[in-house]
Amino acid sequence: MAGTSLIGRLRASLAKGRDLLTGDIFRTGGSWDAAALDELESRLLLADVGVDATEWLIERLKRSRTDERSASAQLVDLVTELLETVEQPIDVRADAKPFVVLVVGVNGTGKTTTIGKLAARWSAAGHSLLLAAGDTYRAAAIEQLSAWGDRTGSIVAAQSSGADPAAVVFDALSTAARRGTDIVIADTAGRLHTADNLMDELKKIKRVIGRFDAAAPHETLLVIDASQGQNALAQAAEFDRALGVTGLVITKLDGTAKGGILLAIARQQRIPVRFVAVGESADDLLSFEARAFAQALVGAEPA
Ligand SMILES: Nc1nc2c(ncn2[C@@H]2O[C@H](COP(=O)(O)OP(=O)(O)OP(=O)(O)O)[C@@H](O)[C@H]2O)c(=O)[nH]1
Ligand SMILES: [Mg+2]
Repeated sequence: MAGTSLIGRLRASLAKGRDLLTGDIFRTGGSWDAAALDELESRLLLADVGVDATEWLIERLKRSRTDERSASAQLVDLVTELLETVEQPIDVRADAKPFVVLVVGVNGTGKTTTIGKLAARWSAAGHSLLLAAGDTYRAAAIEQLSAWGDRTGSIVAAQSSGADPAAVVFDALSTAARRGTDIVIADTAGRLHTADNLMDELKKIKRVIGRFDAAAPHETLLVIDASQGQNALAQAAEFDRALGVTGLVITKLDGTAKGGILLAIARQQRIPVRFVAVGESADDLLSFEARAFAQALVGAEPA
């Protein structure tokens, strides 16, 4: 996808009249005076940027000289600088066969949908895929994953609902190894991050994957829902502590979310953001690019 259209799609999703920077912020003509900084500060906090990242930005703007470039370009540069610390695309290594991705996250954040989108993306790139139905709580979860399997031409490894998720995933890995499949993506049930017994089950799945290949899972991908704001941040901390999260997907940026949560993540969690999602269909998963996201968030027009 071309850079411009990426910004455009993010703009359409994030903006909706909620740009961080709009003309009316400068009542005295395009400079970062105290009133403009105050107004920006409250907009940042309202957009889920969080206190830490907001202070980081405001401090830097205070020290900057505004006449050099437009204030908007300055803010885009600073937000980009912050977001670049978590801009690190996923590296699907060909020498890891299969490359194993374990997908985790609380109830309803978009795990299964994200797996479908990843399958579409990676099969279009020429990889063979196997989707492991590690959410065995509900029959509907297995059906949902199977539908994505059909749609993307991926094999789905599933057992009946109620089966041991770790066993499902282990069998899936054996099947993938036998068939020479490139990538295995394991779905898991939605978890309450405060429920230790459920987190224990995820740890067990991870251990079983490690027994299959000591280097796996090669990616432990946490899916968080941007509209959950600071709660999503708490989930990132909790899952990281329990499982060691290697990448994030931030979903539902097309909804009421303001997107500032990514700045809070960059300041506080420092976990690479692999993808952002702006809708329910296969092409609504975008590779995370710091500058494009910064432009969309600030409300700058695509260059
Ligand atoms: N608007 C919007 N909806 C999304 C996005 N991602 C997922 N959804 C929707 O969110 C709902 C939940 O998605 P799932 O993929 O089932 O979420 P899950 O994490 O697998 O849920 P559980 O398996 O119940 O834990 C579905 O209706 C999805 O279509 C997104 O980026 N934008
Ligand atoms: Mg699911």
